[in-house]
Amino acid sequence: MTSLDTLGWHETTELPSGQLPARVSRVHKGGAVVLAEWGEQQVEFGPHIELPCVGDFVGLRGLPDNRWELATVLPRRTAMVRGGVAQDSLTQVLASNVDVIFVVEPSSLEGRRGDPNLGRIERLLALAWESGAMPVVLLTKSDLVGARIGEIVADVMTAAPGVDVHAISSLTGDGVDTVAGYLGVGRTAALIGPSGAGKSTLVNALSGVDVMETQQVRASDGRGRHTTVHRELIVLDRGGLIIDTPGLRRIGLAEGGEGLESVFTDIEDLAQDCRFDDCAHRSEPGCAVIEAIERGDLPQRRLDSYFKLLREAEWVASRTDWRLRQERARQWKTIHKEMRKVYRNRP
Ligand SMILES: Nc1nc2c(ncn2[C@@H]2O[C@H](COP(=O)(O)OP(=O)(O)OP(=O)(O)O)[C@@H](O)[C@H]2O)c(=O)[nH]1
Ligand SMILES: [Mg+2]
Ligand SMILES: [Zn+2]
Repeated sequence: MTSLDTLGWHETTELPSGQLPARVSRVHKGGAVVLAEWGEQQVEFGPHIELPCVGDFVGLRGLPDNRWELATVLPRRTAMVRGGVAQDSLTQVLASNVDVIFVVEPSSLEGRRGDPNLGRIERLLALAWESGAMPVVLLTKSDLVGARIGEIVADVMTAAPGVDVHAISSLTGDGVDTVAGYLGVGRTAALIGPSGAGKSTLVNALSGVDVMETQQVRASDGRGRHTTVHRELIVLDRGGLIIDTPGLRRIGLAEGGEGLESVFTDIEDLAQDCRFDDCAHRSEPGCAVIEAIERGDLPQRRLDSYFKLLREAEWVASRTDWRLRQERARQWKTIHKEMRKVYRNRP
């Protein structure tokens, strides 16, 4: 028997009568695997059900022949959403009801010396902040970099203000208990990061048994082989739940872009002191952001990354939000009308 607390259930929403509570562990074509009080259960999708995602709290309805149907998806407390990438502009909910998102990045690429990709960390942090969960950065494979780890952590911290950054090694066990400290009965964490970063190896280290398949990265370029292909929710014996995800090739920003403000609090704070309220931090006089770069307090890379992600967020918004575009067009019309009036009324 699995208690509902163990599954992270603290829902106050009542299920329709006759339905039994469960949590989605895996979604596949036409159905899902859920964790119910009696254990793992294969379920079918009921008619008119919105597609559930890993982490959803759901209601099950019994069918003849011991089959079960997923009949209700309860409202999501938090949702990890990936924006559409080039071809498919659809956003996708990756996981829901997550408390902590571990942004996983290798502290070194095996077979090739390379430092953590700060731009990728910032992009994943935007996704994490936007989800409503608390982000934490994990630098894996600390055993491979030796004494350089201190310097690497310090560097990553400049890309993650207000976020805990930990160096860990699933191989030696260093820092694994620190990671476990963010969990506990009923708390749900999710791992996101590139293929080969060691996400599944960490899940295995946390669970004490090899629940997930792992695979060596390619020696030629240190990249992963996309070993994990499904998102999956796992209950840990030590308490807590963890969602392993496949290393995503491309992560587009979701519409909204509110997450970016949380990722770049250092720049947003500095901008308060710019002389002009609408300072673009390019070449304006009295720009506190440019001054911070000149003083060496803010890395130029960080400002470049901020501009890049802002541009992308704006592009996403203008592409997907037709209403926003209409609104903008209307505003311009009004402005032009006002301007014409002003010109007409000139003495
Ligand atoms: N030296 C060292 N190697 C590690 C560590 N953690 C993981 N690895 C190795 O890194 C490789 C990739 O690990 P995985 O756990 O499969 O990576 P993943 O992030 O799950 O990759 P995908 O499932 O493809 O997204 C494996 O060969 C692991 O043994 C570590 O702490 N130290
Ligand atoms: Mg994996
Ligand atoms: Zn400025």
